[in-house]
Amino acid sequence: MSVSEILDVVATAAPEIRSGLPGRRTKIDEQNRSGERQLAADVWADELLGDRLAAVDSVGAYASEERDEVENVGDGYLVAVDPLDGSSNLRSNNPMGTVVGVYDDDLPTTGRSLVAAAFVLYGPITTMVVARDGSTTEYVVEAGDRRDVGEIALPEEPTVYGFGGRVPDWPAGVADYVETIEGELKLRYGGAMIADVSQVLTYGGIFAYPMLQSRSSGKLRILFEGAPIAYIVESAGGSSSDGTRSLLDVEVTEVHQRTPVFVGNADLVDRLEATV
Ligand code: P6P
Repeated sequence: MSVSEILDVVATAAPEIRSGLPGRRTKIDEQNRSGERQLAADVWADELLGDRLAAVDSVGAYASEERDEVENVGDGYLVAVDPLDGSSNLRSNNPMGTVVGVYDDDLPTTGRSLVAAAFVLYGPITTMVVARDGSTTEYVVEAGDRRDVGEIALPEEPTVYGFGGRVPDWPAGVADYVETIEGELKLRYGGAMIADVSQVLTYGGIFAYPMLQSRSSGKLRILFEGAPIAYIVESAGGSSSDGTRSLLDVEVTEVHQRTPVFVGNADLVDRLEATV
């Protein structure tokens, strides 16, 4: 019940977050711990989710991409949230969403302590994808209720790929790998991890925000983005990697620790690890 309660809170908040977006597209004079300028929507979604989740009995700590430190609120799960992943897409009216990881552990930990992970995708419709107990399920969210629309499993045959970062900033191994797969797959990259991962879950392929020459750990955060999305993709029959190992095996010692992220069909991830 307690994990379901956490997921229900996120589903109930989704329509409220979505309806509050139009008036909050402006940048504010604040940065998050990762040095990213915040939108009014980032702070508002974080406050709404933080308040609601902190009130759930089974939540012991709330961590957010928008907050410097973990907020201890009692005994229970560590809930790590990216309140609005891809919020820069708000100004251009492109998809974005919310990512949630439910860890049965405190920091330091790994993604192996996840008991559930989910994302809400604010696309043409609002959907929620939930991974728990070894499977990944999609829900349509309407008026705060989530309606089960079936289990998700990566298609055998991959179709799409999306790699973040600037091409000249990719290490040679990443550039070589992309040069190979761009002859096999179609480019799908939209600037919001979960919208791009949703393409991979639906059509098969690989999403990555790789290590960069300028930043060997890449851009994405392991606690809020890498581990939860790896849990979702691996529960859907895919694989994940930081270039060497499953993202679920990466030790998380710092709240805003970054990691290279590769998720998708197992053979594509295997080929990636053999190349970088
Ligand atoms: P870039 C959004 O800011 C995010 O954290 C991910 O959702 C997304 O995949 C990536 O960063 C986009 O980064 O450098 O393409 O703007």
